[in-house]
Amino acid sequence: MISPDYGEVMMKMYAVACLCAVALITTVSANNLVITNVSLENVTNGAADIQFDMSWDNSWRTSWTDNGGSVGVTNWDAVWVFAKYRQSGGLWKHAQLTVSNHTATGGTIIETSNDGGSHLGAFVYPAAESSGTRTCNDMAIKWNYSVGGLGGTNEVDIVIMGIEMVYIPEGSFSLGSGGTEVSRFYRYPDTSDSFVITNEGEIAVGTVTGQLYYTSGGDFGGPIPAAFPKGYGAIYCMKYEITEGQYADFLNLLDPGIANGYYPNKYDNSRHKIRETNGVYQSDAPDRACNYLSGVWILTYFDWCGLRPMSEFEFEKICRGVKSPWIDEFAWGNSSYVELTGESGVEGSGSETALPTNANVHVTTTISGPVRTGIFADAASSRVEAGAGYYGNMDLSGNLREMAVAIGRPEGRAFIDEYGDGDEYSAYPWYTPVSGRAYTSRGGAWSDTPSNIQRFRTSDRTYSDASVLYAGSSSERGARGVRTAP
Ligand SMILES: [Ca+2]
Ligand SMILES: [Ca+2]
Repeated sequence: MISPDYGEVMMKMYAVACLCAVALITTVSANNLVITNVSLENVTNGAADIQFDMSWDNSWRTSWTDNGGSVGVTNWDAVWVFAKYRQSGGLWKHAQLTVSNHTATGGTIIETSNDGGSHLGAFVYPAAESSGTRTCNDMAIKWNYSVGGLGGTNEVDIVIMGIEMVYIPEGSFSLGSGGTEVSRFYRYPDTSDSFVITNEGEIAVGTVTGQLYYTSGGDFGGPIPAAFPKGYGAIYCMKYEITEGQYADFLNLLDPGIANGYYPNKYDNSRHKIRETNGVYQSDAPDRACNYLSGVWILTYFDWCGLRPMSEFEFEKICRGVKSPWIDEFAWGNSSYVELTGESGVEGSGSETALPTNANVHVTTTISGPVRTGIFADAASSRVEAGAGYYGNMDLSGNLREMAVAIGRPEGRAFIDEYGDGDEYSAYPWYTPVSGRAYTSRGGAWSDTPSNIQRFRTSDRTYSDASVLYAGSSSERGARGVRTAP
């Protein structure tokens, strides 16, 4: 069911091109998701093909049934592809795509996002059931360059980027495992009953039999409006936590005048390895999960790449899937774990592996900081061995805490399914609640040590009502973005 992989989670590829003719191409290294040979083709009538080759390992699309055969599930992995461009060394801007006329190869579908009339990117995913390395030569996404006021003779630099995602299909799921988790959700009045979400409609919170309730934390207010993303509808979720390589790419494409304001500047603190030299940001461990991210920086990252934070309901869906809960379960679906005690191989290389070899979670006192994303998975891992969520997302329990929109305060309940617009200079509408109580964290972190292993459980809400959790940066906080499926 799960076809995990590991390694590079975002790849960038630069092309310097005249809209009327390809001028120069350079390649940036990567070890898993690889994008090469970027060129501009078919420049005509305000649109152009951004053509490229893309490949990645351990791609899958598969179907199965669960809960005694009563629920059918189809899911797949995907790459969220988007492009940035600049003129004459100016600021990088987001490339708007056309809704169609892309060129899918290698057995894939290219599906454009819908952003209120504009299109920030596209999901590339397998068209049919399959697994293994996917090779897509001469792919193209159609760039609507007239949106940026460009003409066909302007010279531009182009960078195309990909982020590995997992498709989380529409479906009912349970909140709360019925276990002993702090502040857990349950179906009133029995704290050992899960609350089942069966649609995206408004959810009442309260003490009427059958209503959603929780054991502590928050104001117990409601309802949860229909517009709040509940996890029932289909979404894509980043397969991994944001990595240092991804965050460094982001810093390098910001206005150099403001980039320093988003720079953690924590080199060698708690294994953080992003450094800055003459305005260029580089990670010495690009596949490592990126810590020291504040809430505003995370949201700016999402603004820049066209994603949004997940809700805490979505977090439980992504971990648990459609399965009936296992009491006190972790993201991999049971309540057992094997903690990481060391690493084998070259640290920061992206190919280091976990010790012991059957470890499936980073909660430890021996490695004081995050490890590379997906470290517990290889092509042969089961879900439990990989420490993966139901659909194949990695490190949901452990490594870094996962930023999520909380439902325990009005600021969080007001959240709606709204994305960044690709323009980090215009404010993302959900910045303000960072200083309030809109955001929580889920899944525990390396720093919790086994004495706080309860924080790693899928339904644990220890930080459900933290007032300033994401106001500053911390060595244990990270995030991953999601997006409602087109
Ligand atoms: Ca995590
Ligand atoms: Ca914006």
